[in-house]
Amino acid sequence: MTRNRLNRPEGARPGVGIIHLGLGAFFRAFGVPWIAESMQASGGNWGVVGVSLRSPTVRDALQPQGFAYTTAELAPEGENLRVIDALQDVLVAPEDPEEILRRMADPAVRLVTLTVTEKGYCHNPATGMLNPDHPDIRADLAGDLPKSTLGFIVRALERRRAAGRRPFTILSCDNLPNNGRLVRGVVLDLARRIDADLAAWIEAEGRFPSSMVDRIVPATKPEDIEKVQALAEYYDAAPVIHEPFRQWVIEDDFVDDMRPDLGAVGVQMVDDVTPYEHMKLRMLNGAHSSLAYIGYLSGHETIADATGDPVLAAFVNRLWVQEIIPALTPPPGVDLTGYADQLLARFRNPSIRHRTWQIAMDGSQKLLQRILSTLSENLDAGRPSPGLHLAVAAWMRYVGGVDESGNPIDVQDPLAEMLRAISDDHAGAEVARALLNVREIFSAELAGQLEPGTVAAFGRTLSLGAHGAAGEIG
Ligand code: CS2
Repeated sequence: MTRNRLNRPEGARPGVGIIHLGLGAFFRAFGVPWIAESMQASGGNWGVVGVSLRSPTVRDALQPQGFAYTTAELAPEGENLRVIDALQDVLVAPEDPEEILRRMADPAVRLVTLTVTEKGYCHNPATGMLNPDHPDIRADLAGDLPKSTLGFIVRALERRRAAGRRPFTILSCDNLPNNGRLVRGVVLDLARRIDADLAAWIEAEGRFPSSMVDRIVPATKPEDIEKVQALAEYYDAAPVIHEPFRQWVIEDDFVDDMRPDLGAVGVQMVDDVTPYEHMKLRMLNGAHSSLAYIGYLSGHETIADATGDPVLAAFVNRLWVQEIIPALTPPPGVDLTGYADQLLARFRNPSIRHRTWQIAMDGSQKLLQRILSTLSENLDAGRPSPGLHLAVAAWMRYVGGVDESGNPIDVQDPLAEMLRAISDDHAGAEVARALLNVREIFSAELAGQLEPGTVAAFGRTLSLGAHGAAGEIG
């Protein structure tokens, strides 16, 4: 059946107040709808312009629809579709960096939000410091038109300062602990390399609130587009699929207090995000990554399939109760055991086909905050952590690039080549020892601490397979 293409609903448009860098499915299913709700509740000109940092795909799909799109909430009980129209435009960074800087320097823009993934911060994951050898940072230092996220932020702030304007607030919405402090550190470092006075101005006047974001949003697959087409009365080339759950906790620290009224629509505006970040990164993302590597090696395509496997369900439950929760300080009023039960139900949502392969991406950038911090604290406290050691070992098997049946794995990671070469150059448990020497991920101290448990766990994956090793623990 031919259907009309979705088009932007008629009506007044809010002015643009936000530039979002890194427009992927997550922010379209999470931040944009939430910002739209805040404008419905309290008004304000907080329309969003999205920036794709690499490819034109999303812009090309959304432009014919006036940048409106469908969010499809998929619950076990059924679907709920909405059309979102708070996105005003999408720009593609490599096509016209000048235009992006112009928009970011506009005085009406008071907020720059980021979902650029862990690797988008051009930092060294083990230290949290800027990596000055990153090719995009080198390019940013060599010319005026930026390539990296940090380059866009610094050059736009430079223009605002030169024009006597106030800076915008920078709100990171990536899954990194202390994401505000991290982005502040790398922005200031880059700014200092460009202009010390500019850096001092950003340090004094800029604001970088930390935030915790949570909603499971798998990448949109062709079958999702078909599903939305079957449910809706129109064709949408770029819908987004998500679970019902959402949580956004933001440190309430904005330049001149200029921000959408998110607190009016259920976003938690707090003084300290840390306990929420730790809970979410270690319990949700830590379990996600563990299930991604062990699940992938066990032949499970999705997280729902992996948690439908009784052995892996028992494994992840043990991981939460015995290894992760004991190392956490719960946020005010939160029962972490109840949170774990809720996570298992979310993971089991059969309508959300979140691929283990997708979550397995970029493990070198994710392991520290998701798994290694808990593991290190447990070792300090003398708390046994066989499950977390196994998760690290499964990651080591995964980045070797060959699954347990001898089939190739398409490993997506900025360090993929190096990790593969290390695996190929060693045999047996020596692979684990050699990978612990990758200093971008494991500091020397951490590697020493992990070695006995991780090497032993790696050995068990070799003799029993990842699934067998998980069964021994769970
Ligand atoms: C996932 C996250 O892809 C991943 O690494 O763990 O995207 C996860 O789905 C979200 O953080 C949930 O809020």
